[in-house]
Amino acid sequence: MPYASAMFSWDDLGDTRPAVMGVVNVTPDSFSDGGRWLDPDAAVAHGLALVAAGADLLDVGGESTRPGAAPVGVAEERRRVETVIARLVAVAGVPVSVDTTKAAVARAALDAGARVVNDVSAGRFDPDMLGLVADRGAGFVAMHMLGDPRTMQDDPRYGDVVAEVGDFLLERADAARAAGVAPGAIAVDPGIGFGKTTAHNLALLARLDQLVARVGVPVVVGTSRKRFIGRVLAGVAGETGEPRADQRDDGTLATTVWAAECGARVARVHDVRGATQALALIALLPTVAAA
Ligand code: PMM
Repeated sequence: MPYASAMFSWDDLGDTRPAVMGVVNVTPDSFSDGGRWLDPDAAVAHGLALVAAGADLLDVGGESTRPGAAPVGVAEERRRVETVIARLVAVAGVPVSVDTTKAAVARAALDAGARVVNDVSAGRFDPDMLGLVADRGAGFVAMHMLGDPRTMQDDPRYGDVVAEVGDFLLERADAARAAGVAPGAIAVDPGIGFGKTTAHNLALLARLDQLVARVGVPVVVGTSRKRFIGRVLAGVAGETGEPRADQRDDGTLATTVWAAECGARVARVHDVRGATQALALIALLPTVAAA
C-alpha cells in the first residue's frame, strides 16, 4: 500500500533504532554505483530489493553530486527520477525521498508521490525549494556542503569544522521553519564528503554526538562508500591500495554503527542489509542491559 499520511514527520519512522535510507541512484556517473540503475526497471527492482533488505525509506536521485560532476538539466533529471519514484511509491510500501537541489524536480517527484526532499544544498540553490516543501507538507533533509559540487573539494578549509557545520545546519533549519516547513519534518545532515578533507570527515564523526545534541532535530548521516573510508583503510587488512567504492561496505558499517551510537536518526546507505542487521543488533543491547 502506498505510504499515505498528509504531513510527513520524521517521528513516523521512529523505532528503537535509526531508520535506514536506501540509496537508489538513477545516474550514469555516481561515484558509488553510477550507471547500474539508470534503466527504470533496474532502478525499481533495486529499490524493491533494498526494501526487502530492510530499508525504511528510499532515496531516489537523478543527478550525481560527486566532486566535479557535471550539472544535469531539469528535464533530464526529471526524466530519470519521475517514473522510478511513481512506480516505487505504488509498490514499495515505504516513503520515498528525492535527492535533488531543484524545486522543479522536487515538485515532479512530490507529484509522483515522494514524501521527502533530500537537498544537498539545504535549500540554498533554488529559492523556491523551501516554500514548495512547506506547501506540500513534505519532509526535508538540509545537508551541509561547502560551495557546490564542482568546487567543493578544492582545498576545503574550516576553523572548527564541527562548530561551523553546526552553525550552518541551525541556520538552514531556521530558514526551513521560517518558510513554513513543519518542525517535525526537518532533518539535517553534516554532509560527509561534501567539501571536506578526510580529517574534516573524521572530526565530524568523532564529535557527532555534540552535533546531534546541538542541532536538536533528527540528524541524517551518509558515510556510505565515501572516499575517506578508502583513505583510512588503505593498507589495512591486506588492502594493497585504497579500497574501491564497492569495497567500502565494511568500513561504512563501522561508521553507521558509530553514528547510531552518537544519536543519528537516519543512516543513508547503499548496503541496506548490513546496516539493518547491525542496527537491529545494537538496538537490542540497551534493553538487555536494563532487564
Ligand atoms: N551523499 C550523496 C548524495 N546525497 N544526501 C544526503 N542527505 N547525505 C549524503 O551524505 C549524501 C546525499 C553522495 O553519495 P551517492 O553518490 O552514493 O548517492
